[in-house]
Amino acid sequence: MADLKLFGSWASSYTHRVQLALKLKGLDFEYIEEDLANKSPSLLLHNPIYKKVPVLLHRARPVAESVIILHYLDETWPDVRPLLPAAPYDRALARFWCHFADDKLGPAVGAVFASPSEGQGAAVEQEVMKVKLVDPEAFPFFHSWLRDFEEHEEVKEIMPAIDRLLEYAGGVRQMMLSLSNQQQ
Ligand SMILES: N[C@@H](CCC(=O)N[C@@H](CS)C(=O)NCC(=O)O)C(=O)O
Repeated sequence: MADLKLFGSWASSYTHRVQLALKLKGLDFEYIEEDLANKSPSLLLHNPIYKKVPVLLHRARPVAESVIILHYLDETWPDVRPLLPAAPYDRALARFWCHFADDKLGPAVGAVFASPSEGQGAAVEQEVMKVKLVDPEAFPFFHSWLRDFEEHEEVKEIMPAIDRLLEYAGGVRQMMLSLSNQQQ
């Protein structure tokens, strides 16, 4: 039995985080792709509260929630490619931006995504999916950090092709719009 198993979804950025951490730390793991429209009994068993991916199993013990999984990996394998900086203040900053991404960025992108306006739909495709969300002039440091991040071999290996993501995102958007039309 593999020591580490990861239940994930190929288009999930929460899953990508954990895949990246595992890869950076050089840990072998078995990857189990979940169909989120038809979740497996194993996923529901291991994450009965949220029923979401990612879930990591370490020696058959489940850990859910991507950020909690990242902390778990870092605390279990602290010496190989630490995910957080050493200094407490720098760690606080990294945790702040991680929280910001989950608390503000994700929901903001989701809200634009679910908007019925055609103009906004086009904006989502252009700005979010073609990764122009971060304006280099307004946010030069964040923009250059993102470009550096994308250049890492480990990141390239994990991130799905943008066209595939775009097609998937378009399908999800259509589904959300038809659900919201049915409710009106
Ligand atoms: N806060 C969670 C979010 C995970 C999440 O939203 N996962 C999505 C895929 S991106 C999911 O499993 N969705 C299935 C559902 O909501 O039923 C984390 O950081 O792990």
